[in-house]
Amino acid sequence: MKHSHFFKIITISSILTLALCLTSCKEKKENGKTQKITEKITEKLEELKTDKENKKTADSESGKKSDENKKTDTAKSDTSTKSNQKSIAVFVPGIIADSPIYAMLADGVKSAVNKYNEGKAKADRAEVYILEAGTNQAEWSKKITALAAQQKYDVIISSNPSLPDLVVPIVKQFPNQKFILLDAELKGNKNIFTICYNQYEQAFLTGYIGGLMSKSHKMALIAAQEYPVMNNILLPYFEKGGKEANKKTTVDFRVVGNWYDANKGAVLADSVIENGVDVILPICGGASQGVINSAVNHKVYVTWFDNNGFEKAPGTIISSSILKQKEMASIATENYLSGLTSWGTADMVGVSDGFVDFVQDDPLYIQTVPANIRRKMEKMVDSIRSGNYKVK
Ligand code: RBF
Repeated sequence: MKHSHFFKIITISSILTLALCLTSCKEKKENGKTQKITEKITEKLEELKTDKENKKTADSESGKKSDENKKTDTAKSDTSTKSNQKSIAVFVPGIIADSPIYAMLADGVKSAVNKYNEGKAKADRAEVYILEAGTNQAEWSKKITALAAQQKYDVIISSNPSLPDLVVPIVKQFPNQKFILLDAELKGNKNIFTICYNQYEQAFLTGYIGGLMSKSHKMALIAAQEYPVMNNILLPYFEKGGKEANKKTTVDFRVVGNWYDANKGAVLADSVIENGVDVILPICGGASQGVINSAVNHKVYVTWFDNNGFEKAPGTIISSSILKQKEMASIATENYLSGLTSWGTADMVGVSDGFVDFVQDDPLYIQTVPANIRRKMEKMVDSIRSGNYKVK
């Protein structure tokens, strides 16, 4: 995995402490690991906040100011009560319902802003506005441009691999507009910071459990649409994981055509099941519910992506390969609010950083997946985490 530069955006001491914390979390093999990592990240955030506030005081004393601060500072006089107030827009390229990656984005930004606002006077509090752009992708460019054109939001935070292409022309038009893009990758634009997840690992682990659980050795990925990350990472590495578990494993690929049509999801699932598929990975937003319904009816398995999905269909969902998108959104927002964003950089975080994980402590996982398979999974996750097994 590409070495993470993300933590370089915070102080060196913070880097070391956070790395130590994540390493020590990684070493814990008992149940509750995921929760512990989350708790540790949260604890670390508290510490970082103090570090950052100290740094900020030192910086402003020595006269250094970030670009954002300069902008707000020039707008106020020393006696003004209106001031440092930061305004953040969250641009959701789709809808939050049934897309955990977007729910985690919005939750993470809100939680960071709430923390930042604690104990602050009204005039100093940051504000968040969340815009759901809807499922018509043809409208996204117009909607995000309109948001930037208001020149009201210091930063627009979003999540989606298609966003860099939409945003680059916008920063040419509005050179003060900053963007933080998660689940996206673009280097070298000083208005844009991106961070993506190691989805090679996420897809591989999902394929590996699918391959271990499948009796027919036939799996399927039902996607909402084709896009480069889907075609070049998610599908091939899901298949690679399946083959690592059992060489005979094959993967059928079907496309819904949108991120919401549950009926179409069910029709596609029925059809692959008819062909003998007994493990399905849905990556299709609201259409995933149709896939789950079909899998429950036909008693086949579903592997789940992005958040913990076991509760959606106990006994049918065999895995949850998760992204810590809420934590990432929160960290990125806190860093922004503290003037510590590394503009122009692109980063990737994965299993070894604690931002991609495979849920092993959920009682429904333990009930549904036999112990010998869980042991194999644990070994694989640990090997990836320690760097002994390179997925890519
Ligand atoms: N993922 C979702 O969960 N919901 C969506 O509505 C959604 N829309 C997307 C639209 C485009 C154009 C692209 C490229 C990806 C979209 N994704 C969506 C997929 C998301 O970025 C990610 O790949 C998956 O959530 C798997 O982690």
